[in-house]
Amino acid sequence: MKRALITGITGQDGAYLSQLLVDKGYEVFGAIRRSSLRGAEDHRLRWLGVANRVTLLDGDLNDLSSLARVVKETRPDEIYNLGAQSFVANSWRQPVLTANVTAVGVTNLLEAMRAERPEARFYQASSSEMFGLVQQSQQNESTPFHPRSPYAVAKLYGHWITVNYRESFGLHASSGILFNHESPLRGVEFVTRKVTDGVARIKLGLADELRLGNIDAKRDWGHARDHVRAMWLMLQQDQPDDYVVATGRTTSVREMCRLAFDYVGLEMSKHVVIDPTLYRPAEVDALCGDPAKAAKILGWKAEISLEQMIHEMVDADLKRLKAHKDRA
Ligand code: NDP
Ligand code: GDR
Repeated sequence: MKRALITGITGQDGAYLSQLLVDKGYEVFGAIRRSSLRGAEDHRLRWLGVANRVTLLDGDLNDLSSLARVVKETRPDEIYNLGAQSFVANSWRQPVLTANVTAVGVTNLLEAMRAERPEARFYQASSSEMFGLVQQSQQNESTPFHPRSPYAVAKLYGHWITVNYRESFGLHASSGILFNHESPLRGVEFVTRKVTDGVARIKLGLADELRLGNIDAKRDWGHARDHVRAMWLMLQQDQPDDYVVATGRTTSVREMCRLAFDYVGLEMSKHVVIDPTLYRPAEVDALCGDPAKAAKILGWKAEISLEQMIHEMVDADLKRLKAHKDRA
């Protein structure tokens, strides 16, 4: 039985990746940071029905000794580094924390692996945000980076330290440059989930308006279930490498939002309010990934469309809010 260790197991991708690995017969361990709300941190794992099929251990990305202990105890064949301060807007308000967790945290985990389990395979959750002020209309593995937020700068460090440990120490370390991916388990602060939750609230009469920032921004949105499959495929290759993972289609926040309102028969213009306080100090205007390398080498392709995903998310939010309303 293969063993996998996941940081960020309590997040969106951690939950979907756990489900994928458990279904493949892996023994799955998750390193989690301490919370005063013990018992609540596994809600996403519970939603997917895998909470009691994974083992959670104390391991904070800021604390090398805890990571070394977890790696030593679990002896993983594969290590997935998904933990991060992942909310771009927050990274201007907490730039140092973002650097500590999202950048230096990667080195902590690589050091733990190098010391305790150098034969393991390592996955780093890199991001399309690294392209930032884009240098090509469609971004691939050789497009130059130009990060536009403290988060993206931290991710760029995480990306290069992964490449550097591969080149310096011969580790099987791969970096997946993933474009936005969403699901009903997406945090409600991110725009797709904010929209589907907002639309569901308006539909149920719990709210009347939805406040958004820059709705002209464009993203290449895929489904987390598809994207975590690419992470696993990268670690099954004989050679470690870096891959762009994307759908190849870009859509504006405005159009994505319209899809959600249309789905429940509401008119977007009657409810969306533009709130300039939600604009970012520097914006990433448009992202569109070229997944040709992942298709060719990993045999990967996105299977779930943006429309299917937004409908799934609206349905899940309607169900969640109705259940909450009924309990009240
Ligand atoms: P989430 O924000 O849903 O999850 C982040 C996870 O990191 C949570 O489990 C969180 O734990 C954990 N974490 C935060 N700080 C620490 C710490 N100090 N030590 C250990 N764990 C910590 O992110 P996603 O699941 O969406 O994304 C997974 C990874 O992929 C992230 O690194 C993200 O930056 C990256 N990424 C995501 C993309 C996307 O579109 N979703 C695209 C490209 C990259 P807790 O529950 O305690 O908060
Ligand atoms: P992003 O995702 O910054 O791309 O990072 P987010 O959903 O936060 O923003 C996408 C775009 O929508 C615009 N926007 C708003 N965003 C939020 N959150 N809230 C709003 O009200 C709003 N209105 C407009 C933003 O300005 C932006 O242009 C995500 C994260 O998961 C990162 O961790 C990951 O690395 C990247 O995707 C790829």
